[in-house]
Amino acid sequence: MSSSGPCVARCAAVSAAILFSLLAGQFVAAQTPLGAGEPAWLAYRPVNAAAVFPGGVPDTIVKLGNDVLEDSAARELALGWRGMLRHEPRFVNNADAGQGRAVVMGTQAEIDAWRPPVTHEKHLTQDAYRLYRVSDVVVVEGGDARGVLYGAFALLRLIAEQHSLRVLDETSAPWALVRWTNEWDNPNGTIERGYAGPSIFFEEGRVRADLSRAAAYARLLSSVGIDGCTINNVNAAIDLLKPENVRDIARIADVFRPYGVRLSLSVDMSSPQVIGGLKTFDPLNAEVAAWWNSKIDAIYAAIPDFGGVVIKADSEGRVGPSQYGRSPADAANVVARALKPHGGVVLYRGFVYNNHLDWHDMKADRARAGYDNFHALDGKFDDNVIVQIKHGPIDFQVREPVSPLFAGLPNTNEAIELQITQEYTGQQRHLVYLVPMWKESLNTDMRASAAATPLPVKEIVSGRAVATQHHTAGGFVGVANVGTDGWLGSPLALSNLYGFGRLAWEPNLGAAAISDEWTRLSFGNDPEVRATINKLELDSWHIYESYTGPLGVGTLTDIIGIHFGPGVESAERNGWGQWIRADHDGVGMDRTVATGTGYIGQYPAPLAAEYESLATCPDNLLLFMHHVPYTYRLHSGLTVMQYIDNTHYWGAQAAAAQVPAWEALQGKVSDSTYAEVLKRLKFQAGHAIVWRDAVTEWFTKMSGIPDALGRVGHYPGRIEAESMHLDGYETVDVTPWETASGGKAVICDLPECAVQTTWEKPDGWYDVTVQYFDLLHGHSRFSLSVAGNEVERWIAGDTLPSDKLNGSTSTRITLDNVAIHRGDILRVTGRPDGAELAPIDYLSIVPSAVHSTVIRNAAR
Ligand code: GCW
Repeated sequence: MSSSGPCVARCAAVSAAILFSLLAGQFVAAQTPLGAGEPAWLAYRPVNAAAVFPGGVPDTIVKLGNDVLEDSAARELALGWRGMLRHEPRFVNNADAGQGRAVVMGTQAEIDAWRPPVTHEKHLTQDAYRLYRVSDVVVVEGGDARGVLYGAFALLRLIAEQHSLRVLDETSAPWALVRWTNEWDNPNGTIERGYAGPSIFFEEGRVRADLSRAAAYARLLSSVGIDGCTINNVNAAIDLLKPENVRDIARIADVFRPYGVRLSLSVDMSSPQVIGGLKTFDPLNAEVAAWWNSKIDAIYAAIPDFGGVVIKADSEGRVGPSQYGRSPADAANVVARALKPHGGVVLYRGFVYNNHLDWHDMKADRARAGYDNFHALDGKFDDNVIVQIKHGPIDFQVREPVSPLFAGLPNTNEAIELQITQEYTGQQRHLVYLVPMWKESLNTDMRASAAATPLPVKEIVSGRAVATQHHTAGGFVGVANVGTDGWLGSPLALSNLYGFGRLAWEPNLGAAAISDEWTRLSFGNDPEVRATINKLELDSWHIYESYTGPLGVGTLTDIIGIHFGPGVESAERNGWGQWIRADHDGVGMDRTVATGTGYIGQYPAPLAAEYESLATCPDNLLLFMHHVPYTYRLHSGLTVMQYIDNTHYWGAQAAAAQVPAWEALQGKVSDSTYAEVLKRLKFQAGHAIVWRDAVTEWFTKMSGIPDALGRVGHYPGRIEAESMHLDGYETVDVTPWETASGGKAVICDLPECAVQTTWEKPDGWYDVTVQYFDLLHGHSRFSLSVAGNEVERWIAGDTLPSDKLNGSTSTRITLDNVAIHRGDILRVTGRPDGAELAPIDYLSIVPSAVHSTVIRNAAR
């Protein structure tokens, strides 16, 4: 960028001199106030204005263009000026008035007209922006109007981070053309794999009347450069394509438009038959093609900037072209041809697999499916089709290798699909910052280049990779599934939505840099707050991985239903193909070419060689690629079994340590955020113990190899409920057994029951944990008493995602510093509610870590 002297002379050259009366207040009035947590990282907290603008805060904002996106940029700057700089800016569209300290914003063409002639070295491309100074004037220049808006957000980001803008020179362009979120919302307002309340788009079968949250969401997306949003579940409700619904959906597009977010829809391939009344949905049938043409034309009549469609077909019960012996390319192309004249695209999902695989077939392998189904179709997709590929070959597990399909389609557009919603990674009740995981996928060099130049996945999905000349587009798709409850439920999980957008814009940004940006924008610039939150975020993926899915085993969660708590064997002996193939001798899927499913052979040769050999396969993918004995020694020197034990104990400890780390921020973040995060971290700490015990007990039993450190199966201070004196409670088996201590719990089928025991250890201060089950429905009541004095009463009022006693509903309460004397009776009373029978698993009583002066039952 070259700068060009003071603004004054050039400003005078601009003819129009009409002050426009868009006072900031008018912009802002349009924003309906939302609930707590809603502004997310756009809170615009006060900063040190003098540090940002040492020469004084610009008091005038000159908006050169009249595009609706530039209006949004101006509105945003007004909000930022007022919130962060405590300054009410003056708005003009006359550059003359922009003399002195001003911000001037416009498209490249508008800036050129305002300040001719300035030669920049590089023409700004679509959506790109450039921020720079000309004397006292800060210029926000966009490659187009959307670039102006992105530039305004980038400027506000710099201000929020309190950077000095004395010198400013930043040019930025998006990495890929497609930067979309997918939302798996259903018309009835539910969200598949959504963990933050109901839909912001739909309710009771229709588009919501109040779309203020949809507008606020578009604003958030736009602030990180996301330019598209698919508003409905890929398991698409077919009725949404009916004319009356399309009209309604256009209202959502209307609120997206000011933020440059294009609406798109998931569609079902059988639509021409089911709602079109045709006899077939064969993609090669002329009537079917005509139906798609007219349907897409009708959508564009209602939504002129419609982005395109996402298609899930021949997958998990969805119908598809296979019904007529046609290919995914046939299906994608028929819709793509209807979209082509309008500039729309098809995102055709590569997630096509058979969920009725034969477990007995040692060559069967779900991981192979993407490549097997798509590779032969390379070059057969139209140029406005993009194959949307999940980053791993299975399904968003905590650790997977990248999908070999990325290297298998050199003549096809590709997008990477990442999952922001934490389906398999703790459902926002566990803290998992996913950016480091995504970066590992994006940075994986597929070694597919003949010239031996690296070809990382991020290059492939950029749409401009050297070895993929035929790409015309590429992109990033993030499955976000935001809801009405603070977007993602957990305040800290918002870093994933933010991080997805930032990576889609610039995948070379570091995970730590993104975390720090997000933290500063969301919580301010206090160094202690930043350090604490960044550390929590950056450590979180490994912590979660360590107690849920060691050595690339995939996941050990209950894969049949809700994908939350442990359920080791649920992976086995069914058609879903998430097998871990654990037996008494060993564990892991043999995916080698030599003896296994041959999956590894789908990678380009150098990468395949690395995975095929035990000598070079990384430990963290070992069980994904190989079946090995429990006694096999890792590169680290530990045996597989000992690693499994150690990592689970380490993980549970690390999860527990997150709680005091966060507690140090009390008073430094808002009270509501503090409390919400604390609640979740405490839950996670307890749930990590449920995971730890389930997985280590299961593998100990399966392998017959005891923990060398003697931890597994020996729990100091633990008293099984079923071993206590039961007053009305009855003992039941829990399924799967590993999700309850000793495989059993007690339940109460009377109005009230109790378990009790007499304390026979020394007098002292103890931390008392009651491990119980809190089902989705029901609010059982509990109380704990010591020697007849009630220490605590509580309600099992959480909404853990199951109505069964298992690893998803096992939870705990811990009471610190309880005084207990030898001979005291400890009694837990339970009162059931509906089908929730006040279930208890165990008590744990251990000497207090810290003897507080506040003693819970000292009064007695
Ligand atoms: O991860 C799995 C989910 C399904 C989802 C599917 C998909 C929308 O468990 O709920 O369906 O992937 O990505 O299509």
